[in-house]
This record gives sequence, structure tokens and C-alpha cells, in this order.
Amino acid sequence: MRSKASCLAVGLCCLCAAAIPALNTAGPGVGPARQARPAFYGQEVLDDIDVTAPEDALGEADGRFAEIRPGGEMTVLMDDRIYYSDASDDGRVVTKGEGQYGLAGLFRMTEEGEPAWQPLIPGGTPGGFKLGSVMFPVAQSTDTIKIVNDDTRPVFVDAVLGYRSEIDRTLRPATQGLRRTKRDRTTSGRRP
Ligand SMILES: [Ca+2]
Repeated sequence: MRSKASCLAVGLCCLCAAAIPALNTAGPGVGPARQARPAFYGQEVLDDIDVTAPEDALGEADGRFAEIRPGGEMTVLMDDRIYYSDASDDGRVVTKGEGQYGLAGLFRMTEEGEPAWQPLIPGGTPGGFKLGSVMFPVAQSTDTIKIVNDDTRPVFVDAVLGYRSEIDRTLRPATQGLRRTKRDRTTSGRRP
């Protein structure tokens, strides 16, 4: 029943990039429209304060949640680097509940400089985030994400995703091949 809407969406993919994912609020399910954007996930908890079951925020969304209590925070090392993209969101945090949270990424703004935390800005989809605004240096990237509970309610985190950008693929074609193999395994039965 969404066929007409889907056709339009494909034709206007650039303009609608922010709107399409809104259809996918159910969680880890990745529809055909999203297959062009493989994701990677958190692989290690580097630090956590006032967090129950922090490891449940790693890997793909599976319905198990880390609970960041009010005032708590956790730092996640991603499986790969997240690059800025001007097309759509750069990553996403899968959460449940009403608790509000802040996000920051660890960036090295110069080759010699010390890494520094920079706030990440909300993206165009639920839980989505971007590394920065449209003026953000395109070459910047981060593989370390901090989630801070600045609410009075708990924040439940199922997964942290990074989206692979066009720039990322151009820079590292070998990695793209690895990712394609992995995706084929996870989407067997839904090949084009
Ligand atoms: Ca989980």
C-alpha cells in the first residue's frame, strides 16, 4: 500500500532522505530503502557512570537496553569511524522511554592536537544525530560517542549506530567489501 509513496521517495531520495527513516521507527528493521546505508555499531564500553548493563548498548539493536540513570553517562567505542555526511544523519542512538540525553563525540581537530569532546547535534530522524552542522569539516570523524543522561528519568539505550557515508566508501573500498559480505549474511532471503 506504500508502493506509490515509495516510488516518489526513491525519485526524491535526496530531498526526502530525512523523511524516509521516519517510517522505520520500529527499531532495528532495515527496509529496502535503507539498504544503501549499511550501519555499524558500538563494540566496546570505554567508560560508564551510573549505568546498568552497559554492554546491552553494544551491537545491533536486540531489545536489551543499557539503563543510564539520571546524571549518569556512558562512552562507547564504535566498530568503525563515523564520518560527516551532508545527505542525512551520520548515526543514530536506539532508545526507549521519555528520558532526554545529550551526545558528544571525541574529535581530534588537528593532527597533533589533543582529542576533545564536541557536542553532536540532533538529526532528522528519531534518535538520529549528526557530527555537526552543514559547515562541519567534511574530513572530520569520530569513533567514540558519549551519551549523557541530563534528565531526571532513566535513559534506555539499545544500540548505537554509525552510518557509512559516501565519503567513507570512497576512502576505504576494502572496508566496503567486508561490510557487504556481512550484510549479505544478515539479509539472506531478501536479495534483490
Ligand atoms: Ca541492545
